[in-house]
Amino acid sequence: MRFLTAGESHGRCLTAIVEGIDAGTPIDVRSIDAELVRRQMGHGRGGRMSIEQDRAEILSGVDDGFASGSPIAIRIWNKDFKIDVLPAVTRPRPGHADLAGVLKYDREDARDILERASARETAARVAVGSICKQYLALKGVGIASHVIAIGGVSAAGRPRSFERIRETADKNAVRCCDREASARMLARIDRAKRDGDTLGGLFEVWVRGLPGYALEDKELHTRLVFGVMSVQAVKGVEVRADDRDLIVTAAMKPIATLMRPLASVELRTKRTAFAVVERSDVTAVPACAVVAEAMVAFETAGYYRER
Ligand code: EPS
Repeated sequence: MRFLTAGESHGRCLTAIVEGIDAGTPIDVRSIDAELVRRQMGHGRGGRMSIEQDRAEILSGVDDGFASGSPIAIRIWNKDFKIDVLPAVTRPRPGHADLAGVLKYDREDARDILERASARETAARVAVGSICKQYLALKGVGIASHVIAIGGVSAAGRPRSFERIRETADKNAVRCCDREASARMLARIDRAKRDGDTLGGLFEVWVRGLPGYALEDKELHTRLVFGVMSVQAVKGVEVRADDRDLIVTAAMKPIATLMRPLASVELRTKRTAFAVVERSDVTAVPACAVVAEAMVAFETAGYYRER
């Protein structure tokens, strides 16, 4: 199995192509849309999330609600399509892809770099993940996630079961199953917003329904770490299993775009300057957990497919 995404944050649209879904797998576009809605939620998201209402269009590979076995192409339109009129970016944000991209591709303007590096791309991944979840559902495999820490505020314990995560996480504004901790997380996010700062955190993705050998399989563990680590701003991934569920824990760093910017350099003059200020999120940890679910779904589906 493989997938590819294309698209810029403020380009015309995002596109994803996923290959390897068995012919005959039922594919419901409403399930993809429901996952896209989950990705847009969470206290601490920025203004962009009130502009976009992400919806998937299936362009190929699905015939009358069933996968045909050909590559599946999906499109998500950007309402905030304005890439042609956006200003040049010449004061890179420390910690973002701006400077590394400018050096790698020998550019003077980081606009193209950040448009592609933006976590907006994760909408396309979530669409791919939803298709993989629909494939895994046929095998009795389910995936859920919840947040365990934001900005240093941690949940007191872990949810008792997979079912508990399914019942509670999506009803909470930070997707945390500990109500008392989530109230403190909300306050922490509000304070960071007032300070022009951003917050990272920790989350878990649980996989239910894997056979015993898969819970112990080192190859699956390696694939899961690779997939989740590839998500923007994820800096650490751990895999463990209890007697029923496989559990992936991941750490997301604070978003590099700050409203109170750090010292940087003006690339044209080489003088010290403050980094560019772009619209962004205070935290996207709740959304990142949904994106990581998608990557776990893709890697787990691939594991089943290729065994
Ligand atoms: C995002 C869309 C972006 C950001 C965020 C993720 O929208 P815009 O750049 O128009 O505000 O909110 O991207 C970043 C945090 C980043 O550093 O690029 C989304 O759809 O998830």
